[in-house]
This record gives sequence, structure tokens and C-alpha cells, in this order.
Amino acid sequence: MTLLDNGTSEIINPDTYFQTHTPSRTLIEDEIRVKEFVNKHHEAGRKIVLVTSGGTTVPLENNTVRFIDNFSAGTRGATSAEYPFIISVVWICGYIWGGINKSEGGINSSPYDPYLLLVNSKYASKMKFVLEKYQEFKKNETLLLLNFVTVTDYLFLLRSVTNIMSVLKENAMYYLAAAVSDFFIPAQKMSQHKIQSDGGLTLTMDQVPKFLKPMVTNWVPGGFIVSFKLETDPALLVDKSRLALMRYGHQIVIANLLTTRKREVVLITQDSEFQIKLTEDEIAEDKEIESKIIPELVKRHYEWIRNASHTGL
Ligand code: 9Z3
Repeated sequence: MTLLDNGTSEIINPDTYFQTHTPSRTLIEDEIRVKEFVNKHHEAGRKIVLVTSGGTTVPLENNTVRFIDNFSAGTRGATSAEYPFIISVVWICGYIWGGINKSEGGINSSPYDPYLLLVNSKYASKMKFVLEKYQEFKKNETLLLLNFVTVTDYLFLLRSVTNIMSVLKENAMYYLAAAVSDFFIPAQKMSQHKIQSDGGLTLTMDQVPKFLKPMVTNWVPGGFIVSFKLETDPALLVDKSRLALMRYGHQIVIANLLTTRKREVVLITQDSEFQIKLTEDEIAEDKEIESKIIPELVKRHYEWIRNASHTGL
């Protein structure tokens, strides 16, 4: 199989993308659940964090037998949702191998019941914190879990959820850890039936529209948006992250490398760079880097709200 490299793909604008693609059948139902959740917590004066995690898939056939997947074990989003120092969480996750907490102790037994956990006794003490967290979520009804599979499901869901959450204005954080496909085959160009294996396969893929632009400018203009940048080449990481920040104009890009993502990230803002790193001792104690990332973001979110109120935002 040959994948044509960059340069030949068309760039579709986000509006055309939404007009020419179909959302998942559960979108309307999901929107109702999100509205209820957001209204309830908004009325109670709470802040809400949207956490996205997991990888999106790109089908190769309309009657899908094959698809291309984006790497993500879903750990970042799952682990981050355990440290919601800010109260309520809407968590959109892709299908993830192994479940809600990827530190091997917990396996989520149902994608629709985030509170149902099976715990390996070997990891019982480690899982205590997670279980308490989820019991708290359950008691206070502060977690809403939504699922996606394809990049199209994800983009429709993201647009809907952010639109609904826009009533929260600056009291919402958008924490975009999902690994979103960069390339896809538009529905109208996709083979209807299973591609026959009569020889090799050459694929031409279009570029997925850059959804961060409309998200920042139209969907949630008043929100605090944190995106992740994933690279494998250390020489590109910071420059590419900065470019994303300049291009989309949001608040923070968290830069991470595939190989070191669990122990080292860099928080990049318009005028600063801040490294968050686990020490050797913390790694030995199985400390999770999200336990440092989330409090730092919460702190920055509060500062941003304070400054935004000064500038009349
Ligand atoms: C990330 O960079 C996440 O931190 C990881 C987490 C996917 C690496 P795991 O789920 O891994 O814990 O195994 N997410 C963002 C990846 C992404 O697609 N970013 C886009 C880009 O790099 C911008 S939205 O261009």
C-alpha cells in the first residue's frame, strides 16, 4: 500500500465538510444529554471542562471493512479527567483499548457507564484514588461521557458540544487531547464496497479541515482552549506548536513527543514556555504527569478569567 505524501491533498473548508458529511446517528441524543448537563451545572454556577481523548479513525470504504487509525491509547484524557480540580467534566472519548484508567489497574467494563470499573486486586491501592474520584463523579453527577469512532463523528460532536457549552463563556475549559486524523477520504470519493485485493493499493487522501480555527473564532470565542501538539521529531515540536498557537489564536498548546509524552510536556502560550516534567523519583512512584498538568492549567484558567474580566471580555 502506498500513501501519497503531503502536497497533493485538497483543503476543504470546515463548512463544506459539515455540509458534505453525515453525523453519527447518536448525535441528536448526545446533544440532548449535553444540554441537560450544561444547563444544570451552569445554573449551579459551576465551571465545566471538555476533555477529548482517544484516536479518530478514517474509513477507507463506505461499507467499512478497513480504516486508518490515529495513535492514542486514550490515557491522557482518561487520566486528566481524574484530576478535575474544576468540578464538572464532559469527556468525549474515542474507542480506547483497556479503558478508563490505563495504569493497568482499571478496565472500564462499559462505555456507557463510566462508573463501572473492574479492578485488578494487584493494583487495588493505586486504584483507590481513581475509584473515589469516580464515586464522587457519580454522586454529584459531574461526569458526562460521550463516544466517537470516526473523525467525522468526532468533528460533528465537537462542534455540537462546544456550541452548547458556549453559554458558559469563560467558565469553560476545552482540553483537546484526542489524536485527530489529519487526512481522510471524503465520503463522495470513498469506495462504496470493500476494496478488492487484486493488487497493491494507492490512496489519495484530502486534508481534514483545521477545526481549531472555527472553534476558536466562532464556536466558543470566549472559552479557554488548550490543544495538544504531537510530534515524533524533537526538532519540530516547539516551532510547530507555536505556529498552531499563532494560526488559531487560542490560549495554550501543550507540546509532547510520542516517546516522552508520559513524563515531559511543554506548555506554550503566546509569550511563554513552561516545561512540566516528572522527576526520576516521581516516575519510580508511578506519579502521573497529568497530576501536574491539570493544576497548572486550572491556575492559568483562573488567572485568565481574572485578566479577561479586566479587559471586558
Ligand atoms: C496528544 O498529543 C496527546 O497527548 C496524545 C496522548 C495523543 C499523545 P495517549 O492517548 O497519548 O495518552 O496514548 N494529542 C493531540 C494529538 C493531535 O492530534 N494534535 C493535533 C496535531 O498534533 C492538533 S489538534 O496536529
